[in-house]
Amino acid sequence: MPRYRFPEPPARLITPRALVMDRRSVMAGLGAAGLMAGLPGSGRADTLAAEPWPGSATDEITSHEVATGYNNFFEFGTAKDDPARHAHTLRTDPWRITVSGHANAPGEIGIEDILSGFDLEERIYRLRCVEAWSKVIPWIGFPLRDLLARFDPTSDAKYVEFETLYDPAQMPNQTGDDIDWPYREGLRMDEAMHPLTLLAVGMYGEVMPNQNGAPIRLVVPWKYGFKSIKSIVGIRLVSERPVSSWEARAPREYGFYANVNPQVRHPRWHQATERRLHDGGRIATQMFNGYEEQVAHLYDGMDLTENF
Ligand SMILES: Nc1nc2c(c(=O)[nH]1)N[C@H]1C(S)=C(S)[C@@H](COP(=O)(O)O)O[C@H]1N2
Ligand SMILES: [Mo]
Repeated sequence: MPRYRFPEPPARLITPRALVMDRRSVMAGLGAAGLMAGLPGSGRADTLAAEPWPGSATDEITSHEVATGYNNFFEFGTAKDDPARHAHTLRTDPWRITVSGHANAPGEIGIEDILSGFDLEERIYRLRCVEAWSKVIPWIGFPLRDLLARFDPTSDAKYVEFETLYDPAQMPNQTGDDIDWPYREGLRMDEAMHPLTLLAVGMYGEVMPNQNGAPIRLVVPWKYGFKSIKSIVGIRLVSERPVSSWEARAPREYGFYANVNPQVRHPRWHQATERRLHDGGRIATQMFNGYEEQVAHLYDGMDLTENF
């Protein structure tokens, strides 16, 4: 069987040991029954703000308020404040993810097994998310590859396709046609196996707020925000390149790769700068959102203007 091997993420991408005490108390809560009820707000942004993220030593952690109040989650409406207002109808317990397709051991896993089985105490990542705006979030999560390994992908698995829950009773805007529901995303296998491609189950020391994609979502820090699919229930290992929901909706605007690239224009706006949400300042967008050193090799020999 092919075995995927990647180096561990550089230590500077992971929260230092000093925060382990905080993590312990959080994770004790995560493991308990009723884990999705949420934990007492522990607003740790201030403790975390001193740590640099790669590509800049100065950018600050976005406030918890902004990170949970300015969201895209079209299942609950298309305005930035809709998710915070409406996502309370999402039920995240019980929750299961089905992993199917080209795997030797396809099957399901429950969120409780994910929370207890993936070494979360060691895994807080402070990463940037960028679109026309940017946020810096302290995620709790683990590399997607750790989950995929349990299902033993075969060599026919060339891409990974992800699917969000479809249930208009919980996600009211799924009765509309903003997206060809359920929301879908995809990654090439090597992108999916990269150690910075995370499944996040929490942020700011808390379980994932509904509006941010509870109970489990993707975080792909070198790609535009829309690649980071929320509230995942299905993962398929496929041999053909999947079509993401945004690509299906507007193929000229939203390519499959969607790498952060200030040199490639979106047809309706430039992508050279971003509005930093923590202070409203406009800053230059960096190639691969500042993670060039970690990910540029994935695209060696590719024309990123064609594969936008
Ligand atoms: N299921 C689902 N996932 C989604 C979206 C969505 O509408 N539905 N929006 C995407 C977009 S466009 C962005 S920018 C990010 C926003 O994540 P955030 O709200 O945590 O910042 O989630 C992505 N994941
Ligand atoms: Mo987005």
